[in-house]
Parts: sequence; structure tokens; C-alpha cells
Amino acid sequence: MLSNTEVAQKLLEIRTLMEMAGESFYKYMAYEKAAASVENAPPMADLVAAGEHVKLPGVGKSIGAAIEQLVKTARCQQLDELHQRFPPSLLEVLGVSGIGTKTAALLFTEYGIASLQDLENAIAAGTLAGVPRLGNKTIENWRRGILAYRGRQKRTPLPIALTIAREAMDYVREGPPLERLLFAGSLRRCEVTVGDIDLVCTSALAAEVVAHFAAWPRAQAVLAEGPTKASIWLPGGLQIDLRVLPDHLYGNLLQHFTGSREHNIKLREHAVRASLRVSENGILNLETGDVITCTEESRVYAALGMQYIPPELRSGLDEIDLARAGAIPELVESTDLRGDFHMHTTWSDGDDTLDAMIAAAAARGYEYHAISDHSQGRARRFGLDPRKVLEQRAEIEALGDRFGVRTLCASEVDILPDGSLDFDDSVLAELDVVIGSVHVATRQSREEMTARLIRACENPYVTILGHPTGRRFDATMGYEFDYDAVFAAAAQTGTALEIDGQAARLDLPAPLARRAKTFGVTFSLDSDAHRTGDLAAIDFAVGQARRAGLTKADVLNAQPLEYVRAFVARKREAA
Ligand code: DGT
Ligand code: CA
Ligand code: CA
Ligand code: ZN
Repeated sequence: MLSNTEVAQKLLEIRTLMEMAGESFYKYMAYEKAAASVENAPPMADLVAAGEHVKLPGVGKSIGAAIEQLVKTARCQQLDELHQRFPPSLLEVLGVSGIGTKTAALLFTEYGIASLQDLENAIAAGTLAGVPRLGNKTIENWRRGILAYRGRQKRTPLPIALTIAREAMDYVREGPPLERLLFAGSLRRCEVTVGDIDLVCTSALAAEVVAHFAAWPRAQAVLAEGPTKASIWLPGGLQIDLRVLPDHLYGNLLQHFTGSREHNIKLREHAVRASLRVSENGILNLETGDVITCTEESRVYAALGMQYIPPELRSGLDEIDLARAGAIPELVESTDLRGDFHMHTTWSDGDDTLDAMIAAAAARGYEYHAISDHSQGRARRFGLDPRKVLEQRAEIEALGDRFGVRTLCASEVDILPDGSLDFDDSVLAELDVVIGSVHVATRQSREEMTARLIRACENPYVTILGHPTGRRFDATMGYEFDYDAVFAAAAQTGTALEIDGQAARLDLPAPLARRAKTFGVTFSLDSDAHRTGDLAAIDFAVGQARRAGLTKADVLNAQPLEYVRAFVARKREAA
């Protein structure tokens, strides 16, 4: 059964294909109007069942018949006929700026180009060169348009974007002299994925800096290049924008390009009430004509009569009201962390030895950390059985304080399908900290998964619920459960919820962590490192925590070891 939105999308597809087929404006626009009606109507399945769909504005007999077929079978005669003429894959070509329905139809009928990939191949092979009506400039624009389209389709995970941004910044610094350089946009706001990378820079030699940037050998194409800005595309379609202004505008520039768009709109609305206009070029007083320029970003907010708002909170929610009331929370920082509860060694699936991981944790200046190798699992090849757990504990105890950090004995224990744990209580009781994680049977129903996670929270030995949603960037969508019910259980039982900083996870995501906080949940920010080099991934967990508005007090591993021990003991004693 198609939803209203899906029916509307099909009607719009008919509209576009009709235009391609050369139908009259009035004919195809009727489908566009009908699509808008459907979008705003009560559920179409009900209307069709009652025969009332034909009464919707803009829906007559023939469109009504199409809607009825779509609702019932997800197909309709009009669309089937149009697909005989034009393949559905051709629609993607319309996503390229500069290509309209006429051009797409021509490309298909005359050159057999049926998809974006076909077009890309034809351009690369030079097949379209020399075609009258298609100048070289048009084809070059299409080539760029395809890259931009691909880039728009695909958002890049934050950890990958951050690495690339740092490499681009290193390259920019090798060029003409500059004052300050930083990434802005969604990357600076620590969004889980970014659409593109925005770099802001101050220099007296803007044009030279821009030219150097545009010549980065890693760029596959240069979009706009002007005296103060340029955009490049990397292979795969990731875009990087650079903007260069004089140094006395650094604060304005950084504020402007950090966004979010929603935040900036609200900020400008607030400013206008005080007759101020905010832009990257300064704050203009509309009454006096004076311009306030800000060398530091905090001055922008001060000039607008509010507290500084950290980038992670600039989402356009309530942060401006909070800042005006002086009520922006003091967000947790990386330097607040005294430890990390989640890391693996060669005892299970890690790449580095126990000694190496402990030394690396000590080198980060932690007061304490936990080694949390996997439990045996259901025939997991690399997991530890109870005997191995005790063996590892003996080894950790033998090391004592050799590395200058307190190593806690932990385990990342599988939460089994029924919510029980992979180890008996007698084994769990030997551990300082227990992380319970779902790794198997992830396709349970929402109800089963909810009950499973609640049961895990109710287990007196579960200190932390690991990567609570199970989602990953690669493909895994995570499992469904009733978030509120599990957050309430975590708060009530004194179970910490993890924000796992591993590049592929970032789980809990910030919006859910923000929600969990309203239940009074305690959080654990962890690296889930499988090698020494990944301990720094804990910073991504901090980024998500900050986006969620978490403070030091919300975070278990921002507390001293005695507090952690008491947190664990309280839950075990309550049982
Ligand atoms: P993204 O790239 O989709 O992950 O999200 P952002 O927030 O990085 O968006 P982006 O790259 O389009 O623009 C960066 C920031 O620049 C945006 O958050 C707000 C600010 N900005 C202000 N005015 C404009 C404008 O006219 N165009 C664009 N593109 N950005 C603007
Ligand atoms: Ca961006
Ligand atoms: Ca951008
Ligand atoms: Zn793990």
C-alpha cells in the first residue's frame, strides 16, 4: 500500500515523463496539482475505499483512476506506458543542473543515453563532442553538474570529512601567507554526516590563497573560482568550499559559515529587532550606518547581546533564547574525560596487545580506563570464555600501576535475544565494569527488542548499554525499539547509555542523547577502539554529547574513579 507521499511522487514522475514526451503544459500540470492535493489529503487508501479521492481538488476521472491503481497496486497504466518510452533511470539526468526535460528526451532518443552513468560515460568518451547545439562549454558544465549531483546525493561521515578537511588545510597552509584557517559548516557543528566541507581563512592575499587552493592536485574539478572564494570537487564528488577575507573579519566570517542556516536565520531575525544586520562582512547598524567587525567569533554574539553559543548547539532549536537568557549549558569537553570504558585488544578482535592499549590509554592522561574485550558470544571465534576472562584479569592485576593508569577489568558482553547476558552472574561479578551490547539477532521486532533492552538494563551487572541503537554508517540501519521506554529503564535502573565514538558508529546519535537526557540518564562517552590509534575517536563521542547539550555532570567517565565504583556498586546492591 503506497503512502500519500509515495502516490504524490508517482504522480510527479508521470508529470515529468509527460513533459519529456512533449505533452501539453496543461495536461502535465494537472498531475502536478493532483500530486499537491494528494500530499495534503487524509490517507489515500481510506479515500479510495470510500470512492472519495475523485473529489480532491485537481483530481478528475483519469487522474482518479491512476490514483486508485497506484494505491492498490503501486503501479498505473499511465506510468507503465510512459516507461515504455522513457526508462525510469533517465529521470536522474534531470538532477544535473542545466539539463531539462527537453534535453533529457533528446539525449535519450538521439544518443541512447538512458541514465546518469550513460551520460557520464558519453562525456568521458567524447561521444557528444562536435554535436551541433552542444558546445564544449555546455558539456563541461554537465560534467561538473554530474559531480555536484553525485556529491549532493551522498553525505560524507564526519570522521572521514574531518580527515580530508585537515589534509586540505595542511595544503592551504603550504601556500601564500595567511593569518587564520579553520573548518566551518556542518563539520564544525559535529553533524554526523556533512554535505560538503567549508573552510574559512583570513589573509591579506586572498586571491593568491584561493588560486593555490584551486590548484590542489587532489581536486578533480574546480567549480567557481573568484577573488575571495573557490569550490573544488574531489574524486567521488565531495565538495570543499573556501572563503578568504581580511583578518579583522575572522569572527564574522567564521560565525557566518558555521551556520546552521536555521541558526543564522534566527540570529538575523533577533538582530533586526535591534536594527542590526549580520553578515560575513560585519554587523551593520542600520540606524547609524556603523559596522562592527569582530576578530573573534564570541564578539559577534556579544555584540548581539547574548552569550556565546558553541557551534554544536547552533541547530536553530532554542539556543538563541537560551543565550539571551544566559542559560547556555556548560557543555562537556574532551579535557573533562578521566577515562574510557570501551576498548578491545588482541585478546578478542583488537589489533593491539593489552600492554599497548594500556600504555596508549595512559599516554592520553587518563586516570582510569577499562579493557572491554568481547564475550564468547554464540560461537564467536574471537570472544573470551569465562576462563579467559579470569586469565585476563590476572594479567591486568599483575601489571599493577606499571603504566601509571588504573586499568579496570571489563567485558563487552553480548545481550542475548531474550535480554539475558552471555555470562553467568558469577562471571559478571568478577568484572569492574560491564558493557552490554546487542550484536546478534538484530532483526527482532520492535516489541521484542524493547523488552530485550529493558531486561538488559534491569540486569544489576550491566553498567553501560553499548552503542544502543546498533546503527552503522556502512549499511546497517540499526534495530528498532521504543526509545522512550528504554531511556526510562536506563534512568530508573542506573544504567549508563553509551555514546560510542567509533567512526562507523557515533551511537547514540545526538538527537536521541538529547532525548535520553530528559529522562535523567547518565552517559558514557567511549572510543570503542580496536587499536591504539583509535582511542582518539572518543572525541567524536564528545562532539555528539555536546550536540545533545550534555554537561560534565551527565557523563560517567567525567567523574573520579570513586564515583564510577559507587555507580557500579549502587546498581549491584539494589538487586
Ligand atoms: P551541509 O554542508 O549540507 O552538511 O551543511 P552546512 O551547514 O555546512 O551548509 P553549507 O555548506 O551549505 O553552508 C555552510 C554554512 O554557511 C551554512 O550553515 C550557513 C552559511 N551560509 C550563510 N549564507 C549562506 C548562503 O547564502 N549560501 C550558503 N551555501 N551558505 C550560507
Ligand atoms: Ca557544508
Ligand atoms: Ca558549503
Ligand atoms: Zn566494542
